[in-house]
Amino acid sequence: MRVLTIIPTYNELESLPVTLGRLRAAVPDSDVLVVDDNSPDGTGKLADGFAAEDSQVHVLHRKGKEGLGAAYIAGFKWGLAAGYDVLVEMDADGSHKPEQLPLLLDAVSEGADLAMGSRWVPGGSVVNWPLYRQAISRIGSTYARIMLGVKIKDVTGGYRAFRRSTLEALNLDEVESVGYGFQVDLAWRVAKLGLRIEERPITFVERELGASKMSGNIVVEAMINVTKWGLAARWEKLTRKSPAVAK
Ligand SMILES: Nc1nc2c(ncn2[C@@H]2O[C@H](COP(=O)(O)OP(=O)(O)OP(=O)(O)O)[C@@H](O)[C@H]2O)c(=O)[nH]1
Ligand SMILES: [Mg+2]
Repeated sequence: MRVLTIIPTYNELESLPVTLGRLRAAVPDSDVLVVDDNSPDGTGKLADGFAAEDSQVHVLHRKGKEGLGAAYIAGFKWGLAAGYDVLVEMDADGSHKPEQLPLLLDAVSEGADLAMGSRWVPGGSVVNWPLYRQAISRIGSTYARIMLGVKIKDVTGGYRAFRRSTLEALNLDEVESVGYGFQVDLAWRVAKLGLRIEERPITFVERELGASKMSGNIVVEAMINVTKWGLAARWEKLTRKSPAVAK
């Protein structure tokens, strides 16, 4: 399996070298694509330096900050065009331990179409998150699980390995959600296709360096979208079944 780990970056000057070093050491077979949105702090240039010294590291430069979702879509397209078999999502800030990547890759080898790192399955955990943040994440995931009727326990998580065929089956240009909503949107699209989704327990570590790019608005947007998608799916089911019911 040719694996590409995609790391989106926006002002991750401090974190990127640490994460990249750990990833190259933990999973030396995986190539890496840093997708930088022209970070004002020079993360893109720093990534170029790594790429110059390591032929397995690549950098995709984008014009400006367009959000995590757009960066991943661009990264997926790059990786599909380059012929990779598995495409991984990983944050730059150390929250997704590179040492746990083999858990996700094993799940894909064993047949999963999408392997998701999960904080909320037995064995999963979060480090350095205040209780309120754990509560928001758990409640958000539970709401999405019920609303969408999916079995995924940690639907907002962003540590994932996609089989190539899974991304090929999605219409990537249709995905417009941002932030947490983007992760839910992708998982929901994969679930609707009836593909095999597997969760694996991970230890999620809150970032120690640099600043967060997430905001409360993104959480609210994700909740609104989940509600819309869930209602739309119910409506579709109802209208599809009604002729049979009428008989
Ligand atoms: N290319 C690109 N990357 C982004 C953008 N926004 C966020 N990222 C990256 O996406 C990853 C996740 O962003 P974070 O700010 O860590 O979001 P978070 O993990 O929800 O928030 P924290 O818990 O505070 O870390 C990091 O690697 C960011 O650098 C963006 O607009 N463009
Ligand atoms: Mg983070």
